[in-house]
Amino acid sequence: MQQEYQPASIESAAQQWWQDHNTFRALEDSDKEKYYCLAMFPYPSGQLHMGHVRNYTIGDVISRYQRMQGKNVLQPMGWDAFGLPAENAAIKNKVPPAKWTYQNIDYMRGQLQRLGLGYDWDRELATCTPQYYRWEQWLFTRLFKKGLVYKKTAAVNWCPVDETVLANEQVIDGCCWRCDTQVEKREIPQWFMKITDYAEQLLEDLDQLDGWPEQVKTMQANWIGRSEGVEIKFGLDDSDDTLDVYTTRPDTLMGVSYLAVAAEHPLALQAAESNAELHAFVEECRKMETSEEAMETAEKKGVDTGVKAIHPITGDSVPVWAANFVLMGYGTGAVMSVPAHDQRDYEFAQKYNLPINQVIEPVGKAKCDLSKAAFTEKGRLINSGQFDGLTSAESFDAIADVLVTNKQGEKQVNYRLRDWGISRQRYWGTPIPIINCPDCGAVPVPEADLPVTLPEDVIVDGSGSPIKSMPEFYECACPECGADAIRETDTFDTFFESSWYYARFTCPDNEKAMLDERADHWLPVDQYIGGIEHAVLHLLYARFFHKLMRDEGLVSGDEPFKNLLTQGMVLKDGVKMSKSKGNTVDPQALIDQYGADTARLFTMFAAPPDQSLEWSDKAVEGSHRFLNRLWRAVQDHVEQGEVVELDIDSLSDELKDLRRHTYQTVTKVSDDIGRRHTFNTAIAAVMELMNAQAKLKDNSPQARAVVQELLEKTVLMLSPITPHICHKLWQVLGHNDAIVTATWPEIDESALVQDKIELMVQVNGKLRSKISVAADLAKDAIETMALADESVQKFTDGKEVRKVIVVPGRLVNIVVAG
Ligand code: OVH
Ligand code: ZN
Repeated sequence: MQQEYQPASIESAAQQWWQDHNTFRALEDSDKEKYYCLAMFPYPSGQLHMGHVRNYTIGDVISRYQRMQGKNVLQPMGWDAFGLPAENAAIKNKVPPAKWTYQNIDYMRGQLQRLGLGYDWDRELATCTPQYYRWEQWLFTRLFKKGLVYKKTAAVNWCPVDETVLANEQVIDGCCWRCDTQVEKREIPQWFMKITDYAEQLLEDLDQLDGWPEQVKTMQANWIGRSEGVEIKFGLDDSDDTLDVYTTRPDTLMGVSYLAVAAEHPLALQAAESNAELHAFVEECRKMETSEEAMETAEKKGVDTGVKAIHPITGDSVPVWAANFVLMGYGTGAVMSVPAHDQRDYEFAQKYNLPINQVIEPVGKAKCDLSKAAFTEKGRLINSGQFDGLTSAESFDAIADVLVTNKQGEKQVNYRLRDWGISRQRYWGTPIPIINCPDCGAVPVPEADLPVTLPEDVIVDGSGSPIKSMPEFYECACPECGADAIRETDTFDTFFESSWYYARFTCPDNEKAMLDERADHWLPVDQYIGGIEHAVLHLLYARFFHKLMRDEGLVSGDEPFKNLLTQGMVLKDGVKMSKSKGNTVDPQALIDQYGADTARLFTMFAAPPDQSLEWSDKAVEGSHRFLNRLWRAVQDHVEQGEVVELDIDSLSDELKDLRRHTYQTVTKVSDDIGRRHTFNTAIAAVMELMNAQAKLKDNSPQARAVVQELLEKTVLMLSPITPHICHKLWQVLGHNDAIVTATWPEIDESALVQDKIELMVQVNGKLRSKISVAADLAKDAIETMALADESVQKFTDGKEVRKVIVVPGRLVNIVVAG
C-alpha cells in the first residue's frame, strides 16, 4: 500500500535522526579537509522573515554539499542580540530588553530547527551574554593600551524635549521620532577606533579576495577612498599662521578664487566674535545635520569671514569664506575653491558673485562652456603663468615641486575613511569598559574585573538609558588611585559584536581566552553568505577586527572571509517585503502548509542566489508538486519489487541514453552547486531528468536497474536542498545508512561516452533521412550505410552518385546527377 507524501512526519523523523546522531556537531580532530560555512547571524527580531529563510537555506545547501564532498564542515548559528529594537519593544510592551530578546531567540531557534538547517547547536552564542561580550571588552582594553582607541568630542542627535540622544534611525525628517521636536546637534565625548591606521591594508588586501564579488570590493575601495593630492599652505594676512587645504587637483591651483572653511573652524570662530552675520551663520550650522546624505542635498550657504589668505604662487589676496559644505572632522576643515573646475564651487561662486577663473582647457572631445557649468575634466593648463601648456598630469608634479621647494606644501595620500565612532548612548549594548577618574582620566577596567556586566533587570521607558541613572552601576573606585570615579555608561555600537563572532564560533566555550588554537584550525571562513546591505560597514569592520586580532596574535591570516556570496532581496509584487507595506509573507505559514522542504526548494529554485527573488504562490505550489512527483516516482518504482544488477553491455540504446542523461545531470548539478552556486539551474536539470524517467515505458529488469540508479542519484543530488524527503526516500530505495552520511555521486565516465551517434543524410543538400551509427565508424562504412538507407534510396534510385561528403559527427551529403 503506497504512502502519501506527508512532509510533517517525514521532516520531524529526519530531524530526530540528525539530533540523535549529533550529525552536525563539528570537531577539529579530523583527517578531513575543513570547511567553514557561515551565513550572517540574525538579529533576534521576533520571527524569521523570507530573507532569513533564503540566507540560511543557501548556507545549508552549500554546507551539506561540501559535507558530501568529504569535507569536515562547520556550520554554526547564533544571535546578534544587542540593539535598539529590543529597547523599542521594551518601551512598547513593558518587558525588559533581555527578556524580550531571550524569548525571541527561543522562538526563532525553533523556526530554524523546523527548517532542518544543519547547525552545530553546541556552538550557539548570543552576543548579549557576558560570556561573549567580556572578550570584546577585554580586546578593547588591550587596544586602548596600544593607542588604537581614543576619545574625542563628536556630534550626536539630541532631542531637547526628551533630553536624550537619538540614533540616526530615530531622526525622521530632522525631527524626534517620539515627540516630533526639531533635533539638534550636541558635542559629547565619544570613543573611536583607529580604523584609519588600517586604511592602506584594508584597501590593499582586497586584492587577496578572489572569492568576493567585484561589486563589493569596489564599494569597499570607494568607501576607503584613497586619493593622491597635495596639502597646500596658504599664508594669512597679518598672521604667522597658515591655512592648510588638501586638494587632489593641484593643477587648478592658479584658478583659486576663494578658500572655504568649516563653520566650526577656529579661523571662522575667531572672526565670528566681531562679525554678527558670521556668528549667526556658525550657530545655524551647529544645528545642521551632518550625515553625508544631508550634506549632499542641503542648500550651499556661506559668509565671508573677512580674513584674507595669500596665494602661494601668485601672492594674490584670496578671500576666506565660512561654508556649510565643509566639515571640521574631514581633513583640515578647509578647502580651496576653483569655481571654473568644480561644480559645487561654481554654484557657490554664482550665488555670491565670486570670480570664475578658467585655468584648464579641454583636450580631445571634451567640451567647456563656463556660462553653463564648471569644466571638471582634466586637460591642459592656461592662464597659469609658468605652468601654461602642461597637461593636468604633468602639472601635478610641477606645481607640487614648486610648493615643496618653497615649503608651501607637501604631496599627501588621503583617505575618505573616517575613524569608527563606537559609543552609543543606549542601554541595550556592551558596556564600554572604562572608568573615568577625576585625577587619572580614562582608565581601562583591569582584566581581572571583566566583564563589566550590563544589569538586565531594568525598566526602559524611553527617557534615556536606565544605567545612566543607576549609581549602583556607575559609581566605582579608580583602579589606579582608588579615588571615587564614574564608570562609562555608553555602550558599543552593535557592529562591534558582529565584527568577530565568526571567530568566536570556533571556540565559544572558552572561558579563559577570547580565542584559542581552534580559531587557527577553522579560519578563514570558507564561504560567507549575507545580504548586500552589509557590503560596506559590517564587512569592513569584520576585516578590520581580523587584522586587529591578528596583530594581537589571536588569529593568523589577513582576511576573515575567503568567499563571499551576497544574496538578493526577497520581493513581493516587485517591491521589498515590509510590515508597513503589508506585503509580507510569513515563512511559518509556508512551512506549516507545505513543509520545510517545499520552502527550501522554492527559495532555491525561484532565482539565482545573488538576484532578487520574487514571491509566487504558483511557484510554491509548483515546488510542492515536484516533491510529490518525486515521492510517487520512487514509491512506484520500489513497489515493483527486487531490482537486478545492472548489466551495462546488455542495455538498449534507450536505456543507455537514460543512463547518460543521469550522469550528464550529475556533472551539471555538481558544477552548478559546487562552483557556480546557481542552485536554480541545478534543480531545473534534476526536474528534466525526472521527466525523462517518467517517459520510459520499458519495464524490463534492466530498465528497472537503470531507473534505480537514476532515482538514487536524483535523491543524492537533491539531498542538500530538500534533505528530509531525501532522507526518507533513501531508505525507501533500500539503503540502511542515512543519506546524510553518503558521499556525492561520482561520475561514471563510461556512461557519458556516446557509443552511437545520429547523422543526418542529405541528397543534393536536402535532408532525406537520419542514420544511427557507431561513434567511431570509419568514413567508407558510413558512406555504405547512408547509401543503403531505404529513405535515401528513394532519391538516389536510378541516378548516378557523383560524390559522397561525410562531415564527421554531423551529416552525410550524397550528390547525384540529374
Ligand atoms: N545581524 C545582522 C543582520 O543583518 C548581520 C550581521 C553580520 C551584521 C537575512 C528581506 C530582507 C525581507 C524579506 C521579507 C520580509 C522582511 C538577510 C525582509 C541578511 C542577513 C541575514 C540576517 C536579509 C537580506 C535582505 N532581505 N531580503 N529580504 N541580521 O536578521 O537582518 O542580509 O545578514 O539574513 O539578517 S538580519
Ligand atoms: Zn584615578
